[in-house]
Amino acid sequence: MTEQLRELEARALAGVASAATPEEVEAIRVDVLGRKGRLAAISREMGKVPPEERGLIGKLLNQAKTSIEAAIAGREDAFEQEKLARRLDAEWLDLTLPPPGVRPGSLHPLTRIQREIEDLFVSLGFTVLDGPEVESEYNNFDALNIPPDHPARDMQDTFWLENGMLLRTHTSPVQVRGMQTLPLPLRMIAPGRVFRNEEVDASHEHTFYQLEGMMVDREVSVAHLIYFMKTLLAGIFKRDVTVRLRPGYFPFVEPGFELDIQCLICGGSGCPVCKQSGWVELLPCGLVHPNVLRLGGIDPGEWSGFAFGLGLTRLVMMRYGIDDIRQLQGGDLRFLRQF
Ligand code: FA5
Repeated sequence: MTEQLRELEARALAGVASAATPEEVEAIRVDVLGRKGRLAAISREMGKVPPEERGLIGKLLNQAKTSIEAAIAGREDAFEQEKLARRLDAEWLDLTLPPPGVRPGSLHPLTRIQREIEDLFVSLGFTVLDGPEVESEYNNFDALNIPPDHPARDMQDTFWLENGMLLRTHTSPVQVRGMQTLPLPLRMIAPGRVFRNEEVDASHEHTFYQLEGMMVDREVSVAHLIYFMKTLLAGIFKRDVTVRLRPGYFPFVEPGFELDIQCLICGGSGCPVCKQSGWVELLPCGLVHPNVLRLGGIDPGEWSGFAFGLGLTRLVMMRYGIDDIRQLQGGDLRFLRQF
């Protein structure tokens, strides 16, 4: 029986040591230490052992039980440690890395072009002015030589506010603010958002961007106007673009012009952006009307000026070949990520 016990202990210890999984260890525990296990079976045989040997056998039995239990506990502990190590390895996290899926942002194409134009005009001595989006009727219309009941008010469908103010329909009211605040001679530009109660289509938004420009000096002529318009287009497109200048009517300029650009989406053959005409209205301009100078507190006998109202959103469309204006403010990240 002594031999049998020693052999059982040795085999159990070897089994525990070489067990590859906690399940194998548990199987050995049940087989050797369980209520119906091998050690229990040997205990039950104790009655048959001669009394003088019982003490020794009992002692060996306890030793075997204790050593196998210790081996099992040690192996189980090792399995736990391995499991923890594996988890720490797999779940390791570098907190200094940016989270997956977050991309660095980029400037909206409108902002980019706006900044390019600002840089260009600042280098030509122009001041950048900002004006409010909620404007008075006086600044948006009256001070620009568009009195109440003038049919020109219908040219721009207006969002009126309950308090009598309005959402500016163009950036031209910033001309009025410029004449009131800047010393003469003045050169200013004013980029900004404008609003019109209009049907939306591929080239018309109800909310879009314009960039106003104004220069008032002693002898400003159409030649100055054309020079600055050419400089502006060359700076933005950095290549030859075909333009046409035709007479245009705006109550705040005299003479007034429409400067159109040959559509860069279709190359002039006709598409929804140019309404099949091959031309896109981009840069209305003219010499500042004497009434506007007068209303701005400037003597038209002494001073003259030019002004323009660039369709900034349309310019961005032409520059990047965007064939639908709605994409620019649609918030679709797949579109925006291209810039
Ligand atoms: C004006 O708004 C005048 N204030 C421009 C001006 C300023 C003329 C100074 C003379 C002197 P107009 O309504 O044409 O003009 O608009 C100017 C430009 O804004 C257009 O040529 C076009 O490029 C753009 N635009 C007009 N309506 C829309 C629209 N709904 N969506 C996008 N762009 C538009």
